[in-house]
Amino acid sequence: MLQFDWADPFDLSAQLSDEERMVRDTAAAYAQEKLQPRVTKAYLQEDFDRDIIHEMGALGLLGATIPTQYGGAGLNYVSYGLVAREVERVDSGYRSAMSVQSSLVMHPIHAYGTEEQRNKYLPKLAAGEWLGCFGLTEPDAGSDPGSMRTRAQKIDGGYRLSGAKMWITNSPMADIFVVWAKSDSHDGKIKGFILEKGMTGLSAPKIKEKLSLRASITGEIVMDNVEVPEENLLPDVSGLKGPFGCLNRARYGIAWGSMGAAEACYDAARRYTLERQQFGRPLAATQLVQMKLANMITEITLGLQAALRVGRRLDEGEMIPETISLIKRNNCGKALDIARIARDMHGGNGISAEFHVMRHAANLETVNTYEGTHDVHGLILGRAITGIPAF
Ligand code: TGC
Ligand code: FAD
Repeated sequence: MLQFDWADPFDLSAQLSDEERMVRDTAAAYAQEKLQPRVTKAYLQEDFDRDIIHEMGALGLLGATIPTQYGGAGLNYVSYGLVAREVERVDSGYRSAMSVQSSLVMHPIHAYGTEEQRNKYLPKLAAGEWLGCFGLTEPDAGSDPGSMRTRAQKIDGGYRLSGAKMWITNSPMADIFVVWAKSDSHDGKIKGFILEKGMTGLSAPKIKEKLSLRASITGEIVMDNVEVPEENLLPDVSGLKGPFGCLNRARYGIAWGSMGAAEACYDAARRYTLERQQFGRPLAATQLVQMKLANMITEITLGLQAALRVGRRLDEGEMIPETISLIKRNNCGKALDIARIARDMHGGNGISAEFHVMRHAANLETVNTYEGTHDVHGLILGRAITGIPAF
């Protein structure tokens, strides 16, 4: 009889190809050797180290699914998910930086852009030479991006953009801004535009004093009559399906990433309760603690299998957005529960930065909110189940 593996009960590893295992191991080594040692200080100081993007670029972790001819790694979606899991095992904010660059900036340029745009932007984004951000959310348009106010007005040789985006990962440090705006010359339809740092009227103030995702930089994008040349329009998509096409990929990555954070919390809770003695025995010798650990690994195991299933379907060309909503919603919600319980299992130590679980729990509050809140994904599923939009 085979032994139960407390870390990987369904032997996920055996379900991966040699290349996928190699990608996972490369990302894991980088995350543990280079990201883990700097995360606590970065988090406490609310500081994102720009060098991380160069390092990830050098390892091929940016734009993992983008073809090699544009500087990407040409990997499959399962590999992309495995990278997200390893990076988020350290911190959700580091995975955020990576997934925005890959799924929300490089993907739209690759999928909706011209050949000139692909050649101009993708190699530098893949190398981490340029950092990108994605502007969809506005102060008054979050879950309902169709109500955005940002406008693109046609002018000679291009467009004039006015409006403001809010809660934008990477924006204060970004070189490239993929911004979504309603365009008057396209019947008011939403179009994507590539803005570049330094354009007149473009600014990206930092949002300070976040209590979550502090190792990631977040800001606004303020566009005060920014003139954007015609060649910076993403020509090949119109309407909300443009940004949603990007979000499908990022949400999929988050389903893997959140499980990485959950695994870190489960592992910490297991180690802590095996060592910590109260009432003359390890905490892990109590029924309540064992039940909590059993619940954690059950949800992690199911969540990882679900993410793998959706990844395999994506790699076969089967894109069903509701299946991505299902895993984004469930995995983020379960990861948040797991992090909160792991925090509790550490007692007073659980609130210390040294033990990491509280940082994960605080981060996962954001992860459960961005890219579509837990409830909005429930409503997306509800619509698909009943045929009735209830937003
Ligand atoms: P709805 O009528 O449903 O759709 C409008 C058009 O879009 C198409 N569509 C999709 N296409 C591809 N993939 C999907 N997942 C799609 N969902 C919808 C749809 O077919 C339609 O196309 P067409 O051709 O008929 O025009 O639109 P709605 O306005 O009713 O939307 C409702 C809802 C709730 C589904 C949607 O608005 C939603 O998902 N809201 C959540 C917003 C969100 O996720 N924002 C994310 C902002 S970016 C971010 O958070 C990055 S954080 C990154 C990090 O740091 O890691
Ligand atoms: P709201 O839409 O106002 O929702 C508030 C509450 O109401 C939620 O609980 C929601 O579930 C609920 N709700 C909303 N509609 C309904 C309904 N119809 N029925 C029932 N309940 C409902 N956006 C970007 O574009 N790019 C980024 O890079 C980015 N990065 C982010 C980074 C961070 C740290 C954070 C916190 C957010 C980021 N976001 C980004 C924005 C994020 O996508 C939004 O915060 C999210 O979509 C929710 O929108 P909102 O904050 O306006 O909340």
